[in-house]
Amino acid sequence: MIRAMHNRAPTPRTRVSHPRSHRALAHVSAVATAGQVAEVHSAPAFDFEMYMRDRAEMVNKALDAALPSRYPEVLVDSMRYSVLAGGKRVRPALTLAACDLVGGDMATALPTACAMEMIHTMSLIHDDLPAMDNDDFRRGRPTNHKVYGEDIAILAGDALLSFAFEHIARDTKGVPAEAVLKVIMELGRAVGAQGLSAGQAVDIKSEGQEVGLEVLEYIHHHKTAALLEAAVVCGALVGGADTATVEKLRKYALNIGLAFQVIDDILDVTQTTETLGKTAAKDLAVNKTTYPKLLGLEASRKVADDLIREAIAQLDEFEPARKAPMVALAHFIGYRKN
Ligand code: GRG
Repeated sequence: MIRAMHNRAPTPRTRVSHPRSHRALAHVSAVATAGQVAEVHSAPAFDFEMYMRDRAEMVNKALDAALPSRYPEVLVDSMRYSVLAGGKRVRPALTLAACDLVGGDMATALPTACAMEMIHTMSLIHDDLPAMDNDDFRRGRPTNHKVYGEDIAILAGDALLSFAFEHIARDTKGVPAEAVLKVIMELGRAVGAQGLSAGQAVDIKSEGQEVGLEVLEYIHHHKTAALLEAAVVCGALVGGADTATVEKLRKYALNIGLAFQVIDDILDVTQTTETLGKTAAKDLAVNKTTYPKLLGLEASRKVADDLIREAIAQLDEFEPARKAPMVALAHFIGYRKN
């Protein structure tokens, strides 16, 4: 269902009050509050904070090593400025967790995990540019173009994007070449004209328009969910998962991916700039269509709950201890505060 939505072009400027995906999910959560949903899905005892600290440390070290300072310093420093600026590292954590879940050696997925973060970071650099969202503040510090100028910020984004693919192709070891090719194909699709670029284009062109839920879902799926999808699917591919498992995990990822952006919309109107590390109330300021704007806060919260529930349901076949990180990551995405 989510897949179908993902591939289909929306009818621009149509108002769809109750898309099929939400209606079909409604029966699941009609009897549960947000708190109850969290309780129903509570993962086995698992120290998520420590898990994420470990993963972030592993990824940060690998990113630092993959991108050493070198000539031309202005470009490489600009890339390092944004990539090493912190961030939650959700996408690389998903790649490593998916590889581990299907029985792969996590170390083999590290270049792919780093590539996810490079691409995510380049999308943030470009998103913050004056021609796009025009933002001054990201990850708790001035945006890339505020420090290095627009010209270098554009080039830093370009260089991070191409280096991500180079890094996977050159530094993935101990994985069949066919799997690496599939990873490159998945990632290429996720960022191109059927992925992030598409979502961003429709987002920009929808500003100031009356946009309905179907178009909004298209934007969120492409702009945000596509990269989370690639993060999970590519981790599973590197880990040697069979096609059926990859497709189950794809559904998990598309659900958490959409939930990620629904929560982002909610946080934009409920959290401070300080907590977010980026400008709060930005969507309101530019009169962007968001889930809270179309549905209200409570109904948006319920959409996110349903998506997280549907994501976790995809993991049914895995043992509780084995799937604990993926369950906890879904919870984190659904109930995060920044
Ligand atoms: C990739 C070729 C290519 C182009 C990019 C600019 C653009 C096209 C797309 C914009 C994509 C975008 C910025 C989507 C928003 C996704 C989102 C909710 C980002 C926030 O992610 P977090 O909360 O941030 O994980 P941290 O800082 O924690 O990593």
